[in-house]
Amino acid sequence: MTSSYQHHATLVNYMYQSKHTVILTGAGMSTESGIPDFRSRSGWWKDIDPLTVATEEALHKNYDLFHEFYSARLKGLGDIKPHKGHFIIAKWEQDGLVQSVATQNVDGLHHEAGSQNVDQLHGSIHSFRCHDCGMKGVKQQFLEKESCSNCGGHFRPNVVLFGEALPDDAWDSALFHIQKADLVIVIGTSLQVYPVSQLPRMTSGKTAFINKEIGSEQSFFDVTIEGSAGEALSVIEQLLNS
Ligand code: BV8
Repeated sequence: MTSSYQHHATLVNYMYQSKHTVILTGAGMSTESGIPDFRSRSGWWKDIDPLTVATEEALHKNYDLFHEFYSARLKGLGDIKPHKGHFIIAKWEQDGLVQSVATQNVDGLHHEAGSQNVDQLHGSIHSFRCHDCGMKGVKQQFLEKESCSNCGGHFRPNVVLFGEALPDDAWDSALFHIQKADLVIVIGTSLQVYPVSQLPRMTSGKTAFINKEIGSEQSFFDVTIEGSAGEALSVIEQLLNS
């Protein structure tokens, strides 16, 4: 094994020793499927201030802009499929090496790859409700800007906007698993968004960080792997099988 895989090997050892492993993912987990992340140079928010689109205030005061942003996101998901990294995580769950996945991603790719125990901390872009009365809606009603038949309100995707609380069930479940974890593997997130940014600090287990760019976080984690999620997870999978 070359020395460049030493960190991967360390993580493999942690995985063997851990009885309860949690994976925490962010937008970098999905870029290899073709979905832009948020804060990178080519991310969604390179030209748009998130506080002008991804907030309740935008939904009320500038529904057209809110609608344009989330319609573009939805249309961009058209042919998107999970990549090898998503499938490896799902296989690890089946093999008993991973107990749960907590994700900030709203794209549903972990489920699509076969992961069962997934906490979607920022909701899902694939389900819809009326923002005013909560009545369930469907994608077509949102895309066509239909008004709610119950109250006349606007439809929106079930994502968590800035200033909104995270869904209790997803948060409680993620926290339960993180507090029980012997190992938390954080993948493809800038850890800039509260409260998910705090989760890696809420475990007494080992912590690992896989990301394209590793900055000052390095000192916090027990092991860091700088590189793409798909590549790093493939190398780890090979080491687990060797
Ligand atoms: C809350 C909507 C309690 C869903 C998103 C000041 C003003 C206003 C609010 C605040 C404030 N200060 C603090 C806050 C709280 C706020 C917050 O944290 N703001 C920050 C930004 C300052 N948080 C909230 O409001 C949260 N709620 O606190 O509730 C409350 C309630 C009421 C009143 C008071 C308090 C709600 C947060 C939800 C935000 N919703 N978007 C959507 O449209 O998808 S945020 C958005 O960021 C996405 O949801 C995304 O999931 C999330 C996190 O981003 P990341 O996943 O980390 O993505 P990012 O692009 O940043 O990083 C990707 C990384 O991957 C990069 O490092 C890149 O290098 C790497 N990468 C890329 N490709 C790869 C890779 N790595 C490996 N492999 C690759 N291939």
